[in-house]
Amino acid sequence: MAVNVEEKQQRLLPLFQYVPLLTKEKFSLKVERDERLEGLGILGRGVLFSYFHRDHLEEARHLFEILISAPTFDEFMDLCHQARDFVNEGLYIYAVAVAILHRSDCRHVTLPPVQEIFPEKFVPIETLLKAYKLAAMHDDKEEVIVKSEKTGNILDPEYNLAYYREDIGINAHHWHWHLVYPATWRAEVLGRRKDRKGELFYYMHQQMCARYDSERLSNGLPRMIPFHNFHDPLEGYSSHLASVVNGQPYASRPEGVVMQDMREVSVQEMERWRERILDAIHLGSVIDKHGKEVSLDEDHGIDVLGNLVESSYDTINDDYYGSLHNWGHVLMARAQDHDGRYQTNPGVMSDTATSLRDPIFYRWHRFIDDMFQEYKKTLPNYNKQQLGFVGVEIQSVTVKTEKNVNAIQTFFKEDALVVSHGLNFNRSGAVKVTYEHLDHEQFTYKIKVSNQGTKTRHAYVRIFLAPKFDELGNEIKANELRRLMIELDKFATELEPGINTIERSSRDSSVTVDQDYTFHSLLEETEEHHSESCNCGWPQHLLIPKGKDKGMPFHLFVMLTDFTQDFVPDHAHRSGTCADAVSYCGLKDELYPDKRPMGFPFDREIEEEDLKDWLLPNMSATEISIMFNSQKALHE
Ligand code: CUO
Repeated sequence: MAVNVEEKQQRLLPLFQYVPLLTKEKFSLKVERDERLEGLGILGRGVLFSYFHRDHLEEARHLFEILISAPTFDEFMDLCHQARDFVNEGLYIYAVAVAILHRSDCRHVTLPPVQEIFPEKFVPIETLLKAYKLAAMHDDKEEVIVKSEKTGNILDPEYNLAYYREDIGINAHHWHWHLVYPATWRAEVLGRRKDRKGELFYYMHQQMCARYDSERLSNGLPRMIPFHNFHDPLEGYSSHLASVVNGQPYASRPEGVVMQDMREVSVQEMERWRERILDAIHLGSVIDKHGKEVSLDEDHGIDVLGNLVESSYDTINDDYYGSLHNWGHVLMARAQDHDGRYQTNPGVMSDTATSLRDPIFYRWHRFIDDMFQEYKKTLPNYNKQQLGFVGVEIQSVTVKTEKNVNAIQTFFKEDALVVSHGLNFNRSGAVKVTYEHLDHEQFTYKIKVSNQGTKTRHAYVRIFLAPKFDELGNEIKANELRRLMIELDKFATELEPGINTIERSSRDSSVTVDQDYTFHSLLEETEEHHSESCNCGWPQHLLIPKGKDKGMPFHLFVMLTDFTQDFVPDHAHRSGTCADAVSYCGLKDELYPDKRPMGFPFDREIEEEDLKDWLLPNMSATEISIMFNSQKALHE
């Protein structure tokens, strides 16, 4: 009898419970195992799985390919249960999650959020310890709530950004993004190509950097300096996270440590790969595995480069161009114990669920992004024909909150994370950790547009935000603004002849996730939900940067383009397929629904100094103010 989605959901959820507490012992037991799982278990239990380490990724690929290819749901479940008993904990969860996202019989099944599977990757160890102590003192059925600890103080200027880097939502988004776009995805085996995967790797991470720099300027800090000299000392960082899987803390990094060679990769190799990639960019072509030149053309160049720099299994030549980005993560995570003599855990940079916490993450990705920008410089600037939309003119743009026009307030808000699905407190009452995160008032864009034609026109509305002034108070020039432009939304609309007023809520943003599923909500769910969620997407509460107490001016950029030209129809379209945060996450396994290069129109150089001089009638830049209110704590 066919198993319905709800039943599958309920059968799958226990696979994700208490994973950090799985024991080593079962590993050594001689048990009958499905022969397909032979050769797995190379990475031992209790070792921290790294999403950037070649050998870990290779074993994970092996497992998720087996799981995706299992012919029936029951067989898939059986393989998951067997793997749970002996495969490395982190590797197991990664592979099962990738498999669920990509098995056709798991459509509409929702993954539990990673912050509940591995609370230890999100909550400081002292907080978890406090939770254990408190739970032991309370009645088994009572709910226990503890407040999360802070991880540093203002002696470290970077601490001012801790609320952002350690935000649970952005770290969870990053983990989920890398599940939807696994580095080791093999289209030839799995039968589905990940459309523009390399380009999306570039764009999604570019956006993280742009957002981080806006957040830095909001906090009175200068924009980050890319990490381009591999012999430079690294800044210090201590995450206060500890792995429950092996009992050890994630390595702290004292100020001044430099990257050093590991057994698997050397700093010199990294430098060689970087030079080869830059040479390729400046020559306009890369060399594939057979020695053939492949041009980095306007249509596919960025996708080729994205795959090569990451590097994913789609890279054109890993022997020659190596794996610059991935090994960078590992080398930085291992900098304080590069040859493993102290047997410590790596730092947070080795894990997609934790790496955003470390200030070096952003500097590393700014360096990576600089390479992509170097490539974009080789392409012609957009001309008026590419940028324009004849007969369509924006007349005005405003954003409205409940009380204000063109001014948005931000504030800190309290939230809670249930940690007792991942960690076993041996009690029926839930254990929760409360924490604060940045949030903002909801707002509505009101865009007045005139369609000067006689027919209805279909438009794509593209909305971006960027700070107006730099760290020294100087107005940022258009070409520099490009790097700071944060995508806020992109959506299709119809324009009737004459004047049209488009209204759109910030809640509908194409970069954010709609709904936060929890273990609890998924366990309780009795009805099949109709849209599928990949949990991939920027958290709604961080859609806009913090701004300043007295208000901080930003450009709100709006552009309309011809939807009929830009839209990419997918003929195999399956409605409701992880369509939550299309701009950053694409439509899982479908074509990216926008023909333009990602980040358009800010992905190419702009000659004009002043943004206003570059605008065409179908574009507009409105000044808005973002004001941080330290008094307000909204409980919506
Ligand atoms: Cu997502 Cu470096 O790839 O963090």
